[in-house]
Amino acid sequence: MELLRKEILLATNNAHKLKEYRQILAPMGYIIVSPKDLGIVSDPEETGNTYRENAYLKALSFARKTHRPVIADDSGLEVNSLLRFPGVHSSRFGESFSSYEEAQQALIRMVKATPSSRARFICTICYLEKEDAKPLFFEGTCEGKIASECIGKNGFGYDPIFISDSGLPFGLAKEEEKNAISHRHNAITKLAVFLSISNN
Ligand code: ITT
Repeated sequence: MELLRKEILLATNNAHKLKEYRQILAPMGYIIVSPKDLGIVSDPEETGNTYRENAYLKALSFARKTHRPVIADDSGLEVNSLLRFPGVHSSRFGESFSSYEEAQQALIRMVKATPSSRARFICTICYLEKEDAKPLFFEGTCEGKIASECIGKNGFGYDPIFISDSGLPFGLAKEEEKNAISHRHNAITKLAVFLSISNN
């Protein structure tokens, strides 16, 4: 199959992320291909101490397998009063409980024991043109706070405990509402600007 000019592989095993990338990038003319679409399996260990390191590890692992331009996303939730925890450990913290609901409740309890609920979602995208290329990074944030109880069941991960500064509880948000203001949207917009400049 000939590689389409606007086709990009998203190196993720997270179906929710994939859906969000497709929804945000489709109107800009990008076709997001998943590892599953290509029949590739890879789940590199996220051993980095930063979002950038982990995003690069994921992008590199898939670039080596496909020899295609790849993007990867490392993201997380940071609570100010918990010194940015869970942050880069967001996935590990969530998976250390038997369900994400338990992780959400645990985080709410931890935040209640502190004076502030201020928090933000962070998304770092790594774009790798090919496996030996210099990685490029695009970062987006979404500022908000941790809710005092779970609100709604939409989205994934920590969405049910996050309320954006614009007043949107992510757990109640429709996909297009979250995708218009999210950390991922803000990072993807920067990536799209770069791609449109570099493709012209
Ligand atoms: P891949 O590494 O395969 O992309 P992952 O889910 O492991 O998938 P991360 O390592 O980037 O992704 O983990 C980020 C975690 O942070 C994720 O599992 C969620 O718990 C949380 N998170 C990130 N973005 C989020 C969002 O938009 N809404 C809710 N939670 C989010």
